[in-house]
Amino acid sequence: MSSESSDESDGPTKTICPYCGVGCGIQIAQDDEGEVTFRPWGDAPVNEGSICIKGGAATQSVNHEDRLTEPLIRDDDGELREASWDEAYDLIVDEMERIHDEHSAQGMGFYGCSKAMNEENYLIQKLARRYGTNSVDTCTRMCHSSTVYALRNSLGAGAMTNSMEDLEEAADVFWIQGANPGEQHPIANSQYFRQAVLEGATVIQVDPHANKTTRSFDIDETDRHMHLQLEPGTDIPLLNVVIKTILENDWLDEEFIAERTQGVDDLKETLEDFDKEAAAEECGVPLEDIELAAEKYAMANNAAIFTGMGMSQHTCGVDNVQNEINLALITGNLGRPGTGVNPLRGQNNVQGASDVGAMPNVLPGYRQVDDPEIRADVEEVWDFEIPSEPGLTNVEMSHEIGDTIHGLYIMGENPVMSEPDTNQVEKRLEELDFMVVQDIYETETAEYADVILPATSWAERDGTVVNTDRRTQRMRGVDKVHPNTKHDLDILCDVGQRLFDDGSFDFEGPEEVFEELRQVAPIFHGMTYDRLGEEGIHWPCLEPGDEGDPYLYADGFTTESGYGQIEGVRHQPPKETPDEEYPLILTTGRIIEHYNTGTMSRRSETLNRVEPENFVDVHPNDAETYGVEDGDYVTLKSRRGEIEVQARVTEDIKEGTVWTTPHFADSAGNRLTNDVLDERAKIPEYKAAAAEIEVTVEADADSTDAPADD
Ligand SMILES: Nc1nc2c(c(=O)[nH]1)N[C@H]1C(S)=C(S)[C@@H](COP(=O)(O)OP(=O)(O)OC[C@H]3O[C@@H](n4cnc5c(=O)[nH]c(N)nc54)[C@H](O)[C@@H]3O)O[C@H]1N2
Ligand SMILES: Nc1nc2c(c(=O)[nH]1)N[C@H]1C(S)=C(S)[C@@H](COP(=O)(O)OP(=O)(O)OC[C@H]3O[C@@H](n4cnc5c(=O)[nH]c(N)nc54)[C@H](O)[C@@H]3O)O[C@H]1N2
Ligand code: SF4
Ligand SMILES: [Mo]
Repeated sequence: MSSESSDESDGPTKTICPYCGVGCGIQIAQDDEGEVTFRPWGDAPVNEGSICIKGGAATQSVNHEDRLTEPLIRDDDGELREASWDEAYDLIVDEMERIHDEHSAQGMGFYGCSKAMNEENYLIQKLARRYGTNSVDTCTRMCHSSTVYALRNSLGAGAMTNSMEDLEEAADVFWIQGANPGEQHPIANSQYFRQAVLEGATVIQVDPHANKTTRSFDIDETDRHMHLQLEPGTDIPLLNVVIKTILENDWLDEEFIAERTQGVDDLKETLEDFDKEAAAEECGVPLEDIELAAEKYAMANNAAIFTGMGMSQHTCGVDNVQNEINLALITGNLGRPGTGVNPLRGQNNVQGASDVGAMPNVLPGYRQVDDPEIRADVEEVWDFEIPSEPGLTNVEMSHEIGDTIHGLYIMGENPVMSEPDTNQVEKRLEELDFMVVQDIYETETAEYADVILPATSWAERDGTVVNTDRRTQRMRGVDKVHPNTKHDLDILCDVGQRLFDDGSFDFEGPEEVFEELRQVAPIFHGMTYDRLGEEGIHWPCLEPGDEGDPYLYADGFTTESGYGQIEGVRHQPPKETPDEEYPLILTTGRIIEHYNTGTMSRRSETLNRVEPENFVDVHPNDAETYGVEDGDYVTLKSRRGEIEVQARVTEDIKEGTVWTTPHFADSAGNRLTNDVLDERAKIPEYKAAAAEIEVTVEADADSTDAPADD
């Protein structure tokens, strides 16, 4: 078994950027020393040669000296030592068998990786299920799980309803709520949305923070850009003002509502006594601005909603997105080019990792694991019994350490940095019996691992990934940079073969895995590696002749009823709101030079040069109240922990709110965040907690450098 990379021609190799879900095509080349370099790919399907700062710098982290090069095992004295692959595999098999014997299969949990290929995520979910548990999940849980829940429930599929291309061509209004594509999906923003605005489209942005998205639409003083700077966690009241304004003015698409939806009466009833003025005040946005935005959206021929972490990462995340769906359904903005409710997906393959079943409740292709008929169907291909009970999500696995969960197999996730309430995550990981971390670097999470397996990076292997608009594309790799690393796919096959020895992990390489995926996941059934070629294909691609759908629901919704579901929702404040002790609202996010927990971006010279340390944005009025000057170092505190960061005094942030990032290990934003979950989607409330700030080192003190480490 092997999945050697296939640099077929002598020229550079065409692949896909490893960072965000836009899925830009890039090329890579390798010199005699093994160093990998970036080359543009001029006619790449998504980006036609454009790339953002991260894409251009992507190979820097591949060549970095911190790469893991050998398997590591933690000895009894707690120190890591180099080991052979056989030794590492033997330990993994022994420990996984012991946990199975002592605690049943439910004692293990598996984390997939949204930076790894479809084939690899397919294999890790198969490994979990062959072991006997559905407890397998990926970062989609911390990201768009609430969006996916609402979209699947009310429209049918948990993905973007439209594609970037048709949005650029057809949309007149872009409604961007809780998303910052100017920084997080830069090429989608510059190539598609900004282009549409230059040609006359209008943008309405709903965000407590002004950012590069805001600035990218300030084009020639056009009045076609509104920024509604709301208080974090008040998205439901804001959208209820919008919806009530549309109801009052009869700007509804009655025909669409009658023919294609259910539940409009429930929405009307919910908003009957709704007080628009009080709600606008709660949001901190003038009522007339929200009303004007409502009019612009309702009057558009085609209006498209974009939704991001500002909506999904709340305990009311599902309801936040449901309200966006309500808005689109009552105005008939679905099922046509240039419309829809569109989550811009996060990591380069977070969409694919979910599509191939690395989730605790669904098998590949979003087929319910608790449905006996579906299980029987898949069992015919897999030839083993699939556990029937849905498993735990990743944050639930983390919570269950010491109770249900005794071992974790983590392929490419960094929960010490990415899960909420880091201090508690660290305590729990200490209690774990056994943990495997399979990564390209020794991450903060790997400090708690018993075995660390060195994986090859994105640049060194082949496979497929799915971008934000469901385009499935091939990645192609150059040769391994470090000879004793292994592809994730090969590692999972090795572990699976050693654990079960029944042929269920006997694959020649990624294409053979993809062929099995096609058999069990109808949305991929019509695709082959050959057909994907260089252009890729959007799923659903049910039969070999299908071209894939650039937008969904032209003829009907794929919910159980066949109708789009409208459902009125009411304001639910964040679980923690400001009080005397913690008077500010803390929200967290990212900027263009940062990437998630920083394992790759902190190792990129280009990215690290621009934004090398964490910061907190503070409004000038709050700065005055708390005696903070621009550039001061402050202690940012919540009920769970504190970090020291540099303050930036700026009107970019809504008064009363402070804004920081989860990107740096020495001042990790997640030491502060609140570990409470949306009940249905289990996503943490990363976007609202109560906080306070206190100056520790003044900017005009002797040194303006960061305080010394102690
Ligand atoms: N450069 C870069 N690009 C990335 C990533 C990265 O780390 N760096 N990560 C990738 C991943 S995994 C993801 S999921 C995506 C995320 O991409 P986005 O969805 O854009 O994520 P964020 O920047 O976390 O949050 C979006 C916006 O929500 C706002 N916000 C905060 N609280 C609220 C609120 O209560 N209501 C509203 N309406 N808005 C609020 C924030 O100010 C922020 O501007 O980006 C992907 N792309
Ligand atoms: N406070 C706060 N916290 C957040 C968020 C927020 O907005 N605010 N956002 C949340 C969101 S949206 C997300 S998606 C999560 C992200 O959470 P994580 O997924 O935990 O974060 P990443 O930094 O993307 O970690 C990816 C890991 O994969 C490794 N890796 C990269 N390539 C490969 C590969 O090819 N193979 C293997 N085996 N490993 C590889 C990287 O080194 C890294 O350790 O964070 C969440 N946490
Ligand atoms: S927009 Fe996303 S996919 Fe494209 S180059 Fe930038 S990080 Fe990579
Ligand atoms: Mo994400």
